[in-house]
Formats: sequence, C-alpha cells, structure tokens
Amino acid sequence: MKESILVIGSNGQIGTELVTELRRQYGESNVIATDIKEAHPLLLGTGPFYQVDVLDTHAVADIVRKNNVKQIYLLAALLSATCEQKVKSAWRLNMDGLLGILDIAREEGVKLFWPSSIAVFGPTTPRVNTPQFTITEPNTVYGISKLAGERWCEYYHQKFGVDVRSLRYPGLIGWKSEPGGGTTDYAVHIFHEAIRSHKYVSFLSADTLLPMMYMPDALRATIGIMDVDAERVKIRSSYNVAAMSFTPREIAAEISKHIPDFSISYHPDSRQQIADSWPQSFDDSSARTDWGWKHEFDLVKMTDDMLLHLHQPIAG
Ligand code: AKB
Repeated sequence: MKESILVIGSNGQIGTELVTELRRQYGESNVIATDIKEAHPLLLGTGPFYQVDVLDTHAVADIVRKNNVKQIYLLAALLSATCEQKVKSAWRLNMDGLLGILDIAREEGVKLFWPSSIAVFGPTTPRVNTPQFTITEPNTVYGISKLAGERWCEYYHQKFGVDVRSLRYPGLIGWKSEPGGGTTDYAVHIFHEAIRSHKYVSFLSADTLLPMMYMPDALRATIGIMDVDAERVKIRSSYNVAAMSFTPREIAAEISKHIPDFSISYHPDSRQQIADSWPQSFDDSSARTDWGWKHEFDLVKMTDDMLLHLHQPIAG
C-alpha cells in the first residue's frame, strides 16, 4: 500500500499553503488534508480531505491506519492573541492535540512535524540574536503551550524514539491565505490594506522589531527538516529558524516605495505587550549547521513578491 502524508489543521495560514506544496511535490492523492472546518476553498478538489477534530484521536488514528500515513504535519492550534482570550480551550487544543498525535506517532511509527514559535521566549530572554538555548520564561498562554510542547516532543523522542521534528516559527507572511489570532498578523494585513485603501492602522507601535519569514521560505524550512536524514536532526525540542527582522515603520517604508501615497498610523493594543516579550532577532546557526537551513527572502524581496501576487487574482 502506498504511503501517505497527513496535514492536520489544513485550513490555516500555513496549512493551505503546505498542503498545496506537498501535493505538488508528492502527488495530490498522497497528501491527506484534515481540518475541524469544511475544506478551504483553495484546497477544494485538489486531493483527499476529511473534516475531523484533532482531539478526536480515534478518528485521526483511523485515518492514519487506513491510508498508511507515514508523516504527519500537526498544524491545528490557536495563536498568541486568541490564546489570551480563550485560555482553557487554547491549552486543550494546543496541548492535548499534540499529546494525542504524539501517541499516534509512537504507536503507528509515524514521523511528526509540530510547529513551535518565537513565543517560547519571554521578557527575561536576551532579545537580540536570541540563542538556540537560552532562558525560556514565556508569559503568554500560547508561549507556555509551545514551551511545554517542545519539552513533550523531546521527551517522546528520547523515551519512545518518536521521530518528531520542529521549528520555532517567526511571524509568517504569505499572500495566499491570511493568518488569524496572532501578534505578527499585522505584517500580512498591512499588504491587503495598502492595496485596498492605501492606509493601515498598526496594532503594534512603529518601532516594534520582530523576526519574520516569507511563506516560501517557511514551506522550504518545514518540508526541509522533515526530508533530511534523522541523524542530522540533532535538536528534538525545536530549532530557531530566521530570515529577517523588521518594524511596522520599516515595512511601511518598503511598501511606500511601490505605493507612494500609502500611509500608516499606530494604535497599539493588547498585542503590543505580547510582542514586547518576544525576541527582536534570532540566532538560527544550529539549523543552518545541522540540516542546511538557508533563507532566500529579505524585506525588499518579500515586499516585491507580495505586492506582485496580491495585485493578481489568486489562481484556484
Ligand atoms: C503569533 O503571532 O501568534 C504567531 C507566532 C509568532 O507564533 N504568528
């Protein structure tokens, strides 16, 4: 029986793009998408889809066995801002979701990808060129769930030999799908508003510097770490991966080069406090040395590409 790849949480910002890319690389019928909601319009008719709750581990295990799933990408989670609003349900989804899938990976011998985040760091962490191994005292529900998740991943690897691989994503920016509930979401919304109304009100202050990554780089990093030989994955908690850092003021200036009458104003809200607890830049030398991570997009190249694509209708 042919082997399959399963993406859980396929409707999200990363999920929609990751499923599309995996289907391009591995064949449409070999990549199964699942989400708690109905299939995302971008994925309709492009391959197998099941509507399933990640917390229903019996249903997920059934899909894994029936389809000979050998790799799972677990993307179902709530992001930082939403987690602060829905503390208990966020913890349940982010933590019980991971533990259930770690058990399936252990029982069925499946390789697992699970995303961590810059949110594992907190206000006591060195914020500039944040090392791979340093103080991790997150003060957000999301960050606590990501830190606990990293510890669980390493534990399942050491105790049970689960082949789990993980990246600490910075803020992710893409043109195909929008994020929801994150602190770094402004860096996507700003493009849509720049094109729609030529102005944007940022919920982070002008000089809030955060690590960011363009989606094509994020997809390469994600599939890249899953594809390398197991012995090259030396860190089984989660790898720092970096591409660029910028502030709302800097991205606005870059967009203004393409849309000269674009203007930005600043009205920081509760997300400012979250952003202020996160790194400003990231040392990802372990990922570069261990399994060859290398980013391609900086702020200039990403802005060109985002505006080019957002001016065009999205191809189904
Ligand atoms: C968020 O802003 O919550 C996420 C993240 C950095 O993990 N994009």
